[in-house]
Amino acid sequence: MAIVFEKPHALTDVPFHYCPGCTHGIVHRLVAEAIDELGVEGKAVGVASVGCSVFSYNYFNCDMVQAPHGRAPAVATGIKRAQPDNVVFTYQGDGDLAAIGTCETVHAATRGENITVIFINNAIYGMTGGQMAPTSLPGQVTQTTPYGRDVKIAGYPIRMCEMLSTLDGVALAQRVTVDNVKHVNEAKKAIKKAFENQINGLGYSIVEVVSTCPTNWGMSPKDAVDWLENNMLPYYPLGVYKDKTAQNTLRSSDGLGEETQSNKNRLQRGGEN
Ligand SMILES: Cc1ncc(C[n+]2csc(CCOP(=O)(O)OP(=O)(O)O)c2C)c(N)n1
Ligand code: SF4
Ligand SMILES: [Mg+2]
Repeated sequence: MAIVFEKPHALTDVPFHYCPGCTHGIVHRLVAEAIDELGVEGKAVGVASVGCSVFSYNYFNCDMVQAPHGRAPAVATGIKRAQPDNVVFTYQGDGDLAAIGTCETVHAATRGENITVIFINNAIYGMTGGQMAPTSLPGQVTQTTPYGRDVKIAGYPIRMCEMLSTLDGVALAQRVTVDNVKHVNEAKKAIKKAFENQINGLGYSIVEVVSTCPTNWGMSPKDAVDWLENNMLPYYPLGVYKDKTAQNTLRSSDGLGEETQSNKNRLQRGGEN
């Protein structure tokens, strides 16, 4: 019988520990599909971080290193510089990449380290039971902000793709999501491109995936997807913020749909929400 669907080879047989409705699992699959399709499994080295995806070292069928507390880009830098033929990626959440690891992220990006970064923005530190993250939305209730994020006290969320797109070392900064089939397909293309950029020596490529955390958002998986669409996407517009391979490099709208158009409109309005 013809095989029409199977698990990517770059995933092990270990069952995921993620909660029902968590998008970490979908993104793992997309990363593994990209590794399979590019034929780089023997050269791929992943760097797991801290957060719910810490066990990703059990799930990817390639060499894996764990570098907790935001140090993944520094460790990935060392691996890539020592063994430039390897295809090196980090897999990091927002607490890891944009809070405790902001420094490593910004400096790896501005140095143009030739690595691929998969960034899961679920607006929360999931692993530790729902702390506020630098991406938690204004008013969003978390375990450490029971009255909702008050921007007068906690400041505003960080939009990482927008910020990193200003750095010359960045080859690709793209924000995607996986809430429906169309978006999953776009996310897959972006992730594959982030790996292709590395193979072509173009520098730091980051794909931010706007993600769900139904457990710490206190919602069913279905309600979490609705909440993502109604709250996360307006604040974190999907789109290509930088693409060195495109004609119109800065904040190009190449290849994306209406979200990018609304993002363009937002930028033209001066970036208000
Ligand atoms: C203030 C603070 N510094 C460091 C830590 C250690 N720590 C535990 S989990 C984590 C990151 C987890 O969040 P995230 O990267 O968003 O992954 P998620 O769990 O959402 O998948 C960090 C930095 C902590 N919990 N709180
Ligand atoms: S706590 Fe949130 S991020 Fe962690 S596995 Fe569960 S749904 Fe996913
Ligand atoms: Mg998180």
